[in-house]
Amino acid sequence: MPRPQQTVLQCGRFELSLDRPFVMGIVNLTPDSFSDGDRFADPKAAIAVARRMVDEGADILDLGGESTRPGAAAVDADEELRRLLPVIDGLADCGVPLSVDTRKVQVMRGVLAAGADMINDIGGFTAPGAIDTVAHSDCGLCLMHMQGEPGTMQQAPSYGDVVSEVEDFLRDRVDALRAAGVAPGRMVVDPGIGFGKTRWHNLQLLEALDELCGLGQPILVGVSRKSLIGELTGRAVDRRLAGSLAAALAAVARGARIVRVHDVAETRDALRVWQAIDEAGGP
Ligand code: HH2
Repeated sequence: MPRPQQTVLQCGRFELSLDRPFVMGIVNLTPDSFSDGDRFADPKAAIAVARRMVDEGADILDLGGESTRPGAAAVDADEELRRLLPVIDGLADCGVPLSVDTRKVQVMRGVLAAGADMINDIGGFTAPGAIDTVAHSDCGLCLMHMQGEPGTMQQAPSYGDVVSEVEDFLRDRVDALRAAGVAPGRMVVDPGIGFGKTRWHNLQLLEALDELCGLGQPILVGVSRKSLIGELTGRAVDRRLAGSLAAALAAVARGARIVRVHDVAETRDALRVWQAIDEAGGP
């Protein structure tokens, strides 16, 4: 029996009512991210860009101190925290939850102590100590699926049935966190578009996204400017807005509650129009 779907997300200082599609704005504090490297490497510039995203309608900000691009340089926990902490501090009063994209337990601990509201772990809290670190806080959690490791994950991704394998992984992770005492109202799940997946795997996952609704947790999807969009449109990273908007709308139409994007204003507009049409059908 599918669990009833959570519509309220406990996220540190915030309780989000996911009664419309939410927009998570990406703030990469890295010199080597695939689409916007170096744009935000200076904390002051990052804070200004993040505040503009809030003005444009971001519901959550996702701060990342390490790139997950294949081949990106590894960053140690101290350097990751050095990038993140001034930005968390500078955005403390920005009015929306601050999520941190990290897999490192030491970074999770440091950013939670500094006031982060959510941990977005592309490893799904599989690192030793990760669950213990978040279990006794009240932060929101994003559990993502990835096959392999960022450096090599795109070399030969392989699945029997990608949708059921991703679903099984996410169910196991939700159950592991619940067993450690994490309330279901703190968790969102993410199929991890582009993380150890071919174009065909990504398309299958997006098309069948509603099957993940059976997990009972809100679904987050990140496809903004990714290689999938480049492969389908033939566009370079800086020309992928239209393709990214189409993918975000397709994901929301299939049940995604949060979309993780670089282009907040444009995504907000696209979702407003989509939502007005959707609601015109009545309850
Ligand atoms: N994608 C990226 C990073 N973190 N987290 C979640 N939950 N879902 C995603 O799809 C996801 C993610 C990769 O994109 P980006 O942050 O733009 O690039 P980089 O890893 O180069 O910093």
